[in-house]
Amino acid sequence: KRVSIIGVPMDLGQNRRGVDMGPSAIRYAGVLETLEALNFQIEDLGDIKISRPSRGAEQLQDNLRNLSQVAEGNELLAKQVDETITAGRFPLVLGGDHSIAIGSLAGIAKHYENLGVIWYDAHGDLNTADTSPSGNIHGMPLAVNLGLGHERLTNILGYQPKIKPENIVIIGARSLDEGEKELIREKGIKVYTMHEVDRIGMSAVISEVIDYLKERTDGVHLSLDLDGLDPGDAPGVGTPVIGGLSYRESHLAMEMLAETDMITSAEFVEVNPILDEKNKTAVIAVGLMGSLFGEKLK
Ligand code: DIR
Ligand code: MN
Ligand code: MN
Ligand code: MN
Repeated sequence: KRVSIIGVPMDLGQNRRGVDMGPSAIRYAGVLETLEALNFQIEDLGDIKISRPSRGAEQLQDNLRNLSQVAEGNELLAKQVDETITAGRFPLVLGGDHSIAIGSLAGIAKHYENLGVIWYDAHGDLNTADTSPSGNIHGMPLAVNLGLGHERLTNILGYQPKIKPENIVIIGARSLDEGEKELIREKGIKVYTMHEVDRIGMSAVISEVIDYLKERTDGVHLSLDLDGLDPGDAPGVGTPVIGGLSYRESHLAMEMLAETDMITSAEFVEVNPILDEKNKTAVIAVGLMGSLFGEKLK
């Protein structure tokens, strides 16, 4: 595998500043060294340019905070990711808040007939401006990728929807808003909440996910929000939710995915070093990347 690292210093999809430093924190935690040690050919494409909203300007229009900056940043990201895949390289996107999954998936999905998505997250990120309790776009990217939401977001790179509901699997959910639950029921989206993980265990969950996606997809994107993990393990996130996936469950999940070699692109998001304890969350993110790229197998 040839891997291209793309940083996205985006913090405008939510309210806590500092997540724009996520890419730096993850680089500092040794992502390049870790993947190089696994003998991948790595290039670091640097960071996508994110523009700042002017101070005092109206930032919340139609219940969409910083819509234009988020849309512009995601357009740039989508192009970069698209070029990366065209060049035959694996895009590894470093966030930044989860709104960047709008741009990553816009750039990725056009290369597949049936892209699968594993959404590893405490949240569903299935809100639209109509259902969002916060107006934060980081709570909306999965809905946007289904073609639901503001045109500026759903139509990036000029096509939509990016993904089909039956090709999505959410793992680790434990904080879903009413509108998100309705959408999950309506679209029949496959969700493994913490209840299912506790009941059958991560090993069985990932086996099921692999079987499910293997027969219906021609590529699988992993979108890993560090708040999917328990805040005891990964405290450096903007919206921590108690009762999450453990460090060990998460490594097991990555290792099992590595064994199948089915992941074709990935992003690690919501690392906020300002809220962290000695960069612990970025270090965990890099550890998980090592497992995803087959550390155990080499
Ligand atoms: C909440 C929180 N569902 C919202 N979402 C978060 O604002 O839409 N997503 N934190 O990662
Ligand atoms: Mn998320
Ligand atoms: Mn989030
Ligand atoms: Mn989340």
